[in-house]
Amino acid sequence: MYSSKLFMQRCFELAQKGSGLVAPNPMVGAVLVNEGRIIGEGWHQEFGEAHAEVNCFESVKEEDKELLPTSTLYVSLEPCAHYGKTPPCTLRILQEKIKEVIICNKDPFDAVNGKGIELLQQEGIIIQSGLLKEEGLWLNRRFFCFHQHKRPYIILKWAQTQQGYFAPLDRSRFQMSNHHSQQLVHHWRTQEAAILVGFKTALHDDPQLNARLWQGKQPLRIVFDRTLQLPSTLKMFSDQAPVWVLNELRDDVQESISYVKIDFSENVLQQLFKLLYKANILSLIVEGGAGLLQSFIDEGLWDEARFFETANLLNEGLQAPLLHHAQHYFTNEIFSDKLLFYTQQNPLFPYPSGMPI
Ligand code: AOF
Ligand code: ZN
Repeated sequence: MYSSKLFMQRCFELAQKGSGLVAPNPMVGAVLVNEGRIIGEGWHQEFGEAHAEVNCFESVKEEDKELLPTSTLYVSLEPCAHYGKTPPCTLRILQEKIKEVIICNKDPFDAVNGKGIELLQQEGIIIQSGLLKEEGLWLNRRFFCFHQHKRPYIILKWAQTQQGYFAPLDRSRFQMSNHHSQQLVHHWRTQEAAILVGFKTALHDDPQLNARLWQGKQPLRIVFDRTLQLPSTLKMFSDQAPVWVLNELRDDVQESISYVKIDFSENVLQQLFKLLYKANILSLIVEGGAGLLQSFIDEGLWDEARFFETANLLNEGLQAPLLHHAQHYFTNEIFSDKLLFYTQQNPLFPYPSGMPI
């Protein structure tokens, strides 16, 4: 007897290959199974390109094509029913004469949202949905957060000493985490659509905020600069990659820099979320400073906190952010650094053990 969970897990593995390449679309994987044998596999590989189901059908060998009407399609997301950048997957499923489809999550995207399942059911196709649902939600937590809660998925990231210091008192730039941790952070930057820092971090650290130690997409960089005091010589302004400067004075675009006017007497995070929603930005990594990180924590506006505890010794310094209503779910040793992962106590997307982070 074969296990349907195993095939769905295979869909997740395939889906994951699209990590960092498909946003703002979800990562999706599909397998075709005939009497316990996998006869086709596919995943959504790149934004704007074919969907997982289509790639899965295309992978079926000539000699196995006659098996399609007696095969089961496993897919980690409800097949789409709309004409987007590609035709609807439901249409292709009907053309291939598939009789049974097993789905993990329903698609929350307005143009689909149950319509794919409904259409297939109307055509007499047997549907099972919700298999390994929590795992699927975790895999595409950025996509689900954006569509269900109308805000980006928020990851807070920082480094601190074991005594809880975030930086030296004089705010001088001080590399605390080791090279391997830095590389991991660059990998994370390729997985998120945008990266945010506060005014003082931009000024004192002069960070580039890009991914140099890992290959992949560069995140949109965003900085708060209320009265436009940041010098144009900062590294984040000098490499011709897009930056948003949130300020209260101007609203225009100068080459790669977008000056975006917001009202600093109102809740700035909510205004930022609205802007990100409009720009179809699914996820945000916040990299400091401590004050900005703390305001996300205090407003309960975060999904994951990832922080490095480093071996440096500082006898005094700026206090690192303090988490509350948080739940630890994973720890990793990275040579001399310890990396801790937290979600909120009642997270929108709980971490299912065994899933990749
Ligand atoms: C699927 N299979 O592999 C993916 C789906 O612009 P398009 O045509 O690429 O459509 C994007 C939407 O399609 C996306 O927002 C999500 O709702 C769904 N993604 N659906 O059947 C897939 N990636
Ligand atoms: Zn589709």
